[in-house]
Amino acid sequence: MAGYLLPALLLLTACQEAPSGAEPAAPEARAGEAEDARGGQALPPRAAAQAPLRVYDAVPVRRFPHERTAFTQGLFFADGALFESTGKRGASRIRRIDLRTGRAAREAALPDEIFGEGATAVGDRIVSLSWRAGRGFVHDLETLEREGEFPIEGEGWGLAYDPQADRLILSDGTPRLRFLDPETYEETGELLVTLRGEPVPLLNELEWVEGEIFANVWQQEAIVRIDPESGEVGGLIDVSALYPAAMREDPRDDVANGIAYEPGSGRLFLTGKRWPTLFEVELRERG
Ligand SMILES: [Ca+2]
Repeated sequence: MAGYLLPALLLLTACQEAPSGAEPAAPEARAGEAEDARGGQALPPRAAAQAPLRVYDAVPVRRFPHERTAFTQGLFFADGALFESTGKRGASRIRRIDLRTGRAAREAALPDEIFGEGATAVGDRIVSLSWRAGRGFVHDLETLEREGEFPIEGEGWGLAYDPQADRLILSDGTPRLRFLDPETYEETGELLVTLRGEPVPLLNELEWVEGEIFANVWQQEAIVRIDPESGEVGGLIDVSALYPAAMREDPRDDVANGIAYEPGSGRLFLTGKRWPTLFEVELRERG
């Protein structure tokens, strides 16, 4: 599967290295896309040449501790605090984080059989997902106690809340994001995410950032910036320098995952699964 994950970053590199006016070289990994019924559609050269794709580096401005046991699946700000949801069966938690220590100031466990996934706040609730159990959970924002649940069709990966349209945004590992009513949790629509006309698979942790959807891409060292109307990726954030893969105990599992934006301050935080550090970053566009 790993070969299938490469198009975004390879494309990023190709964009940087291609001489002006030239088409980016087709990465070898694209051959694998023919196996995917959703992929493999050739992009007209003219459209590719016109597509603006901004590339950013995530530059750390502050570092905070992050618990090595936290298999980060969701990260978000609410009520002036940072919250995190974690995965793995028997270790799935919803946690209010003390930024100074990285530890949970308060936490609630999900049932032992549940593999926790993304989470976000909606009003005075936290909504969280499970991976393949078909269950979503509702927690009290203050106490974190579980006070309800709802069914999920298919897998649950990432979750964010769009305050402009008052809707939840759910990722499930496909290039398709789903919108859910934040009261009934019923699906109200969907969005195909594309980069230069090609579907972007494996969308993972999500964040609503000033009118854009930011998404980690599983096992990619890049965050995509998605237009919530068209689904087009207009920017890539390179996060490979934050915690290099070579330093990770398990490079396959301990991937970049976790994006939290604080609207009032504009602070953006990034981390990964079982990373020792939570990074506050600035985005610097490559010239
Ligand atoms: Ca998030």
